[in-house]
Amino acid sequence: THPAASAPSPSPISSAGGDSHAVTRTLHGDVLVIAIDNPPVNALGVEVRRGLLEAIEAADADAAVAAVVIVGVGRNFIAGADIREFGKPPQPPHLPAVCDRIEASTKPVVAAIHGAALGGGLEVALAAHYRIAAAGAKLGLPEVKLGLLPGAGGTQRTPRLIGARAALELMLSGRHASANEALTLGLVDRLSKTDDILIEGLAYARELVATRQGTRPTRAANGLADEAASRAAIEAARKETATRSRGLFSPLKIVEAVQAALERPFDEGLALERRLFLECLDSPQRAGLVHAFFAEREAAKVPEASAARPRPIASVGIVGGGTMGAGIAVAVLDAGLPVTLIERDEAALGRGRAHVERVYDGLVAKGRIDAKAKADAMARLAGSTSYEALANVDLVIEAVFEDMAVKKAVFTELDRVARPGAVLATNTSYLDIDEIAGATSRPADVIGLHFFSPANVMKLLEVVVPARVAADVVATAFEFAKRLSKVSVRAGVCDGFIGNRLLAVYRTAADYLLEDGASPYQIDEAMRAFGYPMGPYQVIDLAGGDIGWAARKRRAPTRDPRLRYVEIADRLCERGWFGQKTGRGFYLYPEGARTGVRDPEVEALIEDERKRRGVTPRSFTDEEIVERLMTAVVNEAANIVREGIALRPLDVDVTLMHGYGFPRYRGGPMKYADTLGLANVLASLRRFEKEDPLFWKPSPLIVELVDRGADFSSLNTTRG
Ligand code: 3H9
Repeated sequence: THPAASAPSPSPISSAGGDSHAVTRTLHGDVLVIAIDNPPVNALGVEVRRGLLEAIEAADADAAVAAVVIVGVGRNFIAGADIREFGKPPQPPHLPAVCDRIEASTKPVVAAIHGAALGGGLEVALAAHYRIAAAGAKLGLPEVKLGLLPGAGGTQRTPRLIGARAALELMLSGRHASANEALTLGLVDRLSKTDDILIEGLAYARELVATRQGTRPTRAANGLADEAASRAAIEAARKETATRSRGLFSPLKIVEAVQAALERPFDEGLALERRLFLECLDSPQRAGLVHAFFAEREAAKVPEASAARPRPIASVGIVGGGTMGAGIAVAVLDAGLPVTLIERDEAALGRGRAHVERVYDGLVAKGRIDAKAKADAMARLAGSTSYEALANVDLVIEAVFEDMAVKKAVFTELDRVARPGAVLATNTSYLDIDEIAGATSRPADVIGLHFFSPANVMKLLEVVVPARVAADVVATAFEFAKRLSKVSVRAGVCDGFIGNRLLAVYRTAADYLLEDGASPYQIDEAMRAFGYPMGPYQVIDLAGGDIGWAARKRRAPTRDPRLRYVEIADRLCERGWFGQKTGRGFYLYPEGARTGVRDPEVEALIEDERKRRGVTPRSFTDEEIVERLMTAVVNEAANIVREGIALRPLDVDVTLMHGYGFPRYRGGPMKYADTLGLANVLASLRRFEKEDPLFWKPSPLIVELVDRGADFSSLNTTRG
């Protein structure tokens, strides 16, 4: 509901002149309500900042006003600074000044919070003198996720209000706190008893006036009084940040700003915060993270989703209870939907159920959910060994063995039992979905839903769109993804779709380096330094070398014989060195250790392969390693966009960030390429092309964009 709409008989303030559209002022008796009305989320754009400043000044000057309530119209209080303004010249009034003015008000100011009070939104609330929050409110300082720090007094006021430890934890994690937690922390003073936050805020303000409680500037709060504890918290945060946020720019600046809060007068701390904020604002990491923020939202805007209405999904069937099927079942159960799991016999069904149960046991053990939540989820899970049990479900997701004949057999059965209009989805990661759809009499209902393992954890869902699928089935898939809290990307049909096709190229480029002289350990280290959580060979060891081996054998008959093929990984697999699960792969894992150590036998084996192939090893710098791997990925990604497999470059970015560990602060490979300059990427390609014209052939899309002086971002228009 519209909080301001339920206000008791509003009357315009006498000196209201200059009321902006985004900020309205209404006098309720002697309490002035300042309502922020800037859809969709009340971001603090220049108009809101101006309106807020004018309103607070007017209130101060108006003898008829005894107290002020700031409230948000719509679903949120204020979601923070307007992210779309970043990177453009900042326009006054700046938010820090607006917050200071609120705090300096001579009349008590109450922030009445419902929905999101995030970033600059929470900073506005912290500048107010009193805070009341509705039950469902979400409060947080998520700036770190955008490569920023709270830049409107948040780094100075938050620790003064709730102490250094809690403030640092909020700012470094960027997480949202519930209203209850905010009360416990001291971030808010009280909780609203009803859903009508405006009425409650007004009551609070009237109570303050009646009991003659004046202003209460947060800058004077004493949360940092225990100096030793504050100092310890700051040192602990600095240490943890150095390891946990490796490579990130803004977290250390947050710690620095909080240290200033402890050691310096408030205004000096504010000045330092402003300087650090502007440094963060200028950083390429901020640009990458803001790109990521919008790309995730844009990716779900696909032509089918705006052209067609999704079909309702109230029940889901899953065929196959292996690791993938069980993970998908958990993801669906977590969204509150009932699941029917199908396996070929009772034993397999029992294992599938146990799989699902184990995932929930893990969540209970970690304290993420309680026993009741587990029981509720498990109660939504049914199982059967007969396809007939799927007769009434709205959506079936097939997650059986990755083999065309097996998949086709499943879809023939689904075609037989499913009700007309049911959506039939396959979780294949590379097979031709058009062919799978051809096994049914209803190809318009068949789509790909490519989950990533573990499916209940990984955010990415590739929605793979075969030629004959109906638009409303595509729309249904995107709606379903939203219900599962997934980040969804539209992909076309090809071997590996977007993600795995790029993974293959990434690994091939790494293998070339390996054979040409780099060690797997150097390659992994270089890619970690670039920002990946793991290097390519660590990932192979983790997933199991046998998986890639099977795929290589499968592709062998169709492989282009002119393409260079490196056999090092095959040599390892022939020895049964499949990675962590066998105790050795590219690394040695002594006694089940999870982090591997370098293996001299692997190095000797690589050396033998080089000799056998007549390669004279050369050395590569870490920068060259990154350059080659990233250039290969960007080039193939350009082909993927050109072929329409990805709608836009941003779809590639989202896929690699959420499914493959590409460092978010670089905004994905396409954003990274734009940052480098596409002409530089093309120059690298031309250089490598001389070594291997087939693998390094520049994508015509890159050539064309460079010719036009354009870059990938020019293709990132919304397709919704
Ligand atoms: C900051 O505050 C800096 C200050 O410390 C210092 C300043 C000096 N700006 O997510 P949704 C758009 S940094 C502009 O789908 P939900 C979004 O793009 C900021 N636009 O909805 C989308 O647009 P479209 C700190 C924004 O209900 C639409 O709103 N704040 C902003 O799932 C709906 O968004 C944050 O980082 C924004 N700030 O979730 C909070 N926020 O319809 C970021 C959203 O055209 N926002 N949009 O695609 C969020 O976390 C979520 O949007 C929120 C709502 C939880 C609020």
